[in-house]
Amino acid sequence: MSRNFLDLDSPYCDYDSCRAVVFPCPYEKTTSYLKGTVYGPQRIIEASAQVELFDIETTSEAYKCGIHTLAPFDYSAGTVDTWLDSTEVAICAQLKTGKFPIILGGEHTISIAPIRACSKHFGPSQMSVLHLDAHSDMREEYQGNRYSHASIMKRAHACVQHTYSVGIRAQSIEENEYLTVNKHRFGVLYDQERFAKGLSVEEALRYLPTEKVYITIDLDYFQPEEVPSVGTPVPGGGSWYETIKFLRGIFQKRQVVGFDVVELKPDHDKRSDFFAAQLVYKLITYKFQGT
Ligand SMILES: [Mn+2]
Repeated sequence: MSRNFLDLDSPYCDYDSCRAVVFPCPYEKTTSYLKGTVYGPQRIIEASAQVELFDIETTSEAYKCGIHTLAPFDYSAGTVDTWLDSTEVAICAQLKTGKFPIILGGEHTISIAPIRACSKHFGPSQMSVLHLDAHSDMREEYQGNRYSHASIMKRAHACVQHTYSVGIRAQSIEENEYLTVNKHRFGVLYDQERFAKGLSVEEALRYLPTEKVYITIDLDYFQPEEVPSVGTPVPGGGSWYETIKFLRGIFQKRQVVGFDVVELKPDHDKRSDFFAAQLVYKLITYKFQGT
């Protein structure tokens, strides 16, 4: 049983001295195909106890930056509006203290809370969002819901000037047309292009022009062979090494102000849990190595 993310001892898990705060957000209301993302945060934290604290690639022990794990958010009572608002307020409070927020989903809808919090804290024109996903999630609404997992990036567009979506391989014709019309603000690298020419940090930076960047990662961005336990597995997708190399480049060239990893739908196959936990720690390492 893991007591916190990475199962850290004091002082590395203490709130006062920590630089990163983990928000377990077991939010699930509109998942459309396979349900179970509500168990995602808990399973990522459990799997994280098996992640090595030393990182070979960077020869660093980034956990020494201090990583505090909050109690899971309670979404049992209330409405979608109150859940998203209360999560946003909590993230804003941590941004004000200078701590780095890490959100564990839950379904992708929850990402609107940190994106809004960062937009309010840093200013909407001061930040961009990097979005890794199989789906463009740019429907105006889905099944009558404006705050559906399938609308998250459309809502994000109201908060920030620029987004760049990578790995997209499932979308509606309306989303396709919307992205084509708005390509100066909302860049996209379709998965077929990623497959053909690979991921380019330089190209991504053209669509992420601000110094501050928030990263949202829907685990279904990755190949289902590597991460099978997601709400909607879609053939294709990025692999581990090409993606972490790309993300490392983003961390080196921009000030990443927070990130989320969402849409884990745990089942008997625990490899996805561990993948998600390792991914979260890899990004913490890219943020805090050498500090
Ligand atoms: Mn998705």
